[in-house]
Amino acid sequence: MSMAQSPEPLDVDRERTRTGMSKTALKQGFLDNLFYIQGRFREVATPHDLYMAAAYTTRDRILERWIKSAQRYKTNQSRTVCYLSAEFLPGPHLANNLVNLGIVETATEAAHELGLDFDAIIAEEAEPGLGNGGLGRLAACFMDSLSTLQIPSIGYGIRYEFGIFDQTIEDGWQVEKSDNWLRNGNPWEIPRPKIRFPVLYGGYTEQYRDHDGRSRTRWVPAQIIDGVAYDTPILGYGVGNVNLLRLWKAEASESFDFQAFNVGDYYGAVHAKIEAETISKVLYPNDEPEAGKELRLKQQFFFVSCSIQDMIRLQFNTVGPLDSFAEKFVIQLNDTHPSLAIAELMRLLMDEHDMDWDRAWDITHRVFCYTNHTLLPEALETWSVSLFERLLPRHLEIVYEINRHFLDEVRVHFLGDEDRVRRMSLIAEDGERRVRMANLAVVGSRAVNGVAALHSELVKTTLFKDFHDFWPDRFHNVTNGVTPRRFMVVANPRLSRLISETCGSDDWIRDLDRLRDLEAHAMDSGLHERWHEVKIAAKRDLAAWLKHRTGVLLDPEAIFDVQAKRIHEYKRQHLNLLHIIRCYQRLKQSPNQDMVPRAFIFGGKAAPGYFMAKLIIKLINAVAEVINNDPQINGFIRVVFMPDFNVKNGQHLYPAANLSEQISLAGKEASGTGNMKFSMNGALTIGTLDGANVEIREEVGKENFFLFGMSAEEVSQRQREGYHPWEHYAKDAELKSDIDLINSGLFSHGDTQLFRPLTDRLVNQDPFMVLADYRAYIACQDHVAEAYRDHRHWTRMSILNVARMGKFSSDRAIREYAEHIWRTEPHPIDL
Ligand code: GL2
Repeated sequence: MSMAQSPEPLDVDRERTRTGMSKTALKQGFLDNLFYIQGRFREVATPHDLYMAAAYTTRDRILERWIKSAQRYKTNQSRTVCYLSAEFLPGPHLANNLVNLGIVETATEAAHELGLDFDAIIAEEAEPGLGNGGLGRLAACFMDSLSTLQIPSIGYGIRYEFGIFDQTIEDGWQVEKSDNWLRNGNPWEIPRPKIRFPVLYGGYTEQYRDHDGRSRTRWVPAQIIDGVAYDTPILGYGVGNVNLLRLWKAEASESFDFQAFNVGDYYGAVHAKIEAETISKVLYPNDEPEAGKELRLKQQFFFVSCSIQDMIRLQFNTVGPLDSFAEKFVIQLNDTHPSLAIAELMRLLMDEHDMDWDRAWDITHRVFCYTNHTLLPEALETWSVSLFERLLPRHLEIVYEINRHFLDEVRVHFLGDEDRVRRMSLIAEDGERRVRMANLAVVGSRAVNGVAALHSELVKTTLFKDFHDFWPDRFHNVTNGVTPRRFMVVANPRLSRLISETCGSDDWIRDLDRLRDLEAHAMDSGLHERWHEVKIAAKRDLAAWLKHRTGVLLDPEAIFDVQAKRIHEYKRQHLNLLHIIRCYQRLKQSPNQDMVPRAFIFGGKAAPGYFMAKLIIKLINAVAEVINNDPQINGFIRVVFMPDFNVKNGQHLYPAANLSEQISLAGKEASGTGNMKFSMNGALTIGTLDGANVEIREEVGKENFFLFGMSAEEVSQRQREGYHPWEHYAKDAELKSDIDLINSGLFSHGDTQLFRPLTDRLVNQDPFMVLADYRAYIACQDHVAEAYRDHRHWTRMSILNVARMGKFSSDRAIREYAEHIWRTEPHPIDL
């Protein structure tokens, strides 16, 4: 047979055996890996051994594509996107990789024939919790889409030994447990002990003359730590492209060890080693005061320095001279956490590679782009100049020099406007002098974007107004998206199958706009029935899961009303609680009323140092305890807190939700991505005009979205006029009685003080205007309940929500970045 001929069926099977995708090959691979890697035979293998063997078998299949991708990218000198992020939340890899390889069914059958429980193997994988929430998960969705769209890219981050803490609930309170996710080994990563870079800290700088007599700066550090690369392959869906997630682990620098050993200071050397390794030890939870977190600044510099050095190495290995660095690479800064990269690239180009300021700056400011993810002032990073100088003396000089050049331009442009100069400076001079990382990121980047249309507008008109006045063309919007592979195909196989059958193909998985094909069937009663069955089945699964973990039994016929996200006052879980208390009071007043049964489900972690958020968790659990045990309520409403909400556990939640709570105060949630995940799985949204909610509502149609509350503009107007929450409390009798019920001690075994910090804050300050939106929220929830009674209508709305979610694929977001910001092209790898 000539090469051009298409293979006969028998040859196809032979071909699949050779590339290892046939059932026989998978079984053989699995048994080999169990034997040769785990050192086990079937009879004594633990569930974890079985998982490891399955993971290695899957990884083996990815490696061939990985090596091909690396070779192709190298020979083509492909322009490469480097996504710098302090957080990545990829979720368990096995199921996702099987989906992207297209071998879920074959693997399931193979497992079955080996007498293995496939679901149990999948469930065995630990969550790599290297992020806090939306921002880290977005980075993971983007990695999936970059590979699927065949765009050469590297995700750079930190290989935290301990990720985000595991959450348990004890006596209603959140208790944090350390997340030792690497304890049992990580089959997905490949250590690269030879890809190792020194990272410098502290010390001082000095001037010297080089051999040409030019004045140069040398940094004499006090500490050197090594960063070692650990690579995880990120396979695209249905393509040959595999990109790289390269995470850095901190190790003691060998040269430093030797020094200490040589002077006989054995314990000193060991101590230095331990200290070095703390740098990649633990992920910082967000939403906590940044003050004084020296280790956090060290972490940021650590991964940024390794990553930039690695890019320079790659530049020399492929293209050659550094002049074309900004053509070979584009560096996307995921928030300000990696913005030290700007100063570090300047330093390396000038101090290590002999460039003058102008050439170095030309490259630097053409290579960087920056995404802003929040307007909350407390989340905007600044570092005290004194700490900065102590750790990074050379970088402070560079920041000052960038600032000097920049402010000169500002002065010329806005003659005499010294107020503006002060606001735009990279250094805040009021009070303790601080470096403003967001300003550094804007000045050092050629493109700046927000993450939803509303957010990007607010970025231009509030946070970075001065910068937008100066450089209007620098600002963009790229609305976030999420990957349908993880959040539909992996999380909700039943719905995915139904969609593919209804649309007649599974093309929607790579082209989410194809979900529109569902619209033609939105009135089809056959589809309605199956849609309902799929949802009920997911609700039963979730109910069983929650029963097992919390003891609370939910009725699958009830509305599953879900709020799952980090616990934060701006997200307003307490507004949701006030509605629950309202329902409870109504039922107590007239127990026989015809209320639609509801299951209120919460999930989310509070930052360990954020007292108010932890008190909200306690209140959720306290309300749950009273309501779930009140015989008069008879299960009509139930409240449950899902412990340890993360990517893995979230996969149980999205398919089962009927109603998605997206109720942040307008103007506060930059985008939100949970809103997209729920809606893609057929939940309807109750939400404010905040973040991406605005665009979700535009897409699904306002008749298929439960809108309530003030707009961002109304919020700022109310704030300008002066907001007095106690007036709402005094005027609205129901609101008053809901808050009073919390204060009565009913939910705290008679303790009238326990929740006072929360209720006092609501009545006296209410920074996120819970009371102002209370009435509108309750009225909207009543509409939800009425709408749910009409099952046909609800199901139709649910189908239309899914059908119209195409825009919120991360593939669309990445295409926009590639076209408008990065100017990158796909480089397909043949299968
Ligand atoms: C966040 C925003 O709060 C959230 O609205 C957004 O969807 C994500 C991703 O863009 O980014 N910003 C932030 O600091 N975290 C987020 O989740 N942690």
